Amino acid sequence: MKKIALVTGASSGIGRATALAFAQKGIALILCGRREDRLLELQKEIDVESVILLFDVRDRDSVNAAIASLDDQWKKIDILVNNAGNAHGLSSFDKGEVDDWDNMIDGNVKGLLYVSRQVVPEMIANGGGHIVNLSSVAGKQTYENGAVYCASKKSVEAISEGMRLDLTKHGIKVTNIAPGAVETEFSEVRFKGDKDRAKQVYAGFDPLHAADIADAITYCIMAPDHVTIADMTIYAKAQAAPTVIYRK
Ligand code: 8X3
Repeated sequence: MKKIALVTGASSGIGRATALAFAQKGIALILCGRREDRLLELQKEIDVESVILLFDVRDRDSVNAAIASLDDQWKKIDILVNNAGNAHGLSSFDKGEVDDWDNMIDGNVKGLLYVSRQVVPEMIANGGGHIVNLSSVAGKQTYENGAVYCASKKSVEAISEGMRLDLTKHGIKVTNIAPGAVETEFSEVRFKGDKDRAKQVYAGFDPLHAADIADAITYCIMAPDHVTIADMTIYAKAQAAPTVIYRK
């Protein structure tokens, strides 16, 4: 059997682009997400064996049930891409919506943990694997109005380090990817469907695209066996820091 990758949040953005890039390398795919129609569409676009798992990473029981439902052949996951996650809201701490905070901590942090906890023991039993965690430049530097989103991504950074400390002895590589401004549904979700506001985020410069991050992830997972790319921070050329973007 070919290598198998499980990608969370595969229905759009970086997850979808990563699935497409992996398919180009002949990697069999477990496509995870909440939107079945989108995953079925993606499945039609790829030429490799694939299965769909429908679950919300925030729902621990669904995560456990979905991963347990894989048959033995699919349980031998070589690569786990913890991509699912979102930003909800961008407001001063005193005005933050507690539901938004819950969403970000539940999805970006707890969801990543729930999925990893199910996959890692199988990787150990198989003698190794590779985990790719999607952090953000928000995990490197806190910015105004982003305390909880940044906290969730700083948690991803800590989890990547902790995983590497605990799992290297089992032959598991851990790669932490920190993208800057990537034009996806990210800002539309952050601004709760306000497309105009979302557009402003990427206006006047050439932002990153989901495929740019997928390329970087593919580079990391295709590195020779003895090489671990531990961390990658990726900015658009016009971006110097999370909130410093040179626009035309
Ligand atoms: C996405 C990048 O700068 O909007 O995680 O936080 S940023």
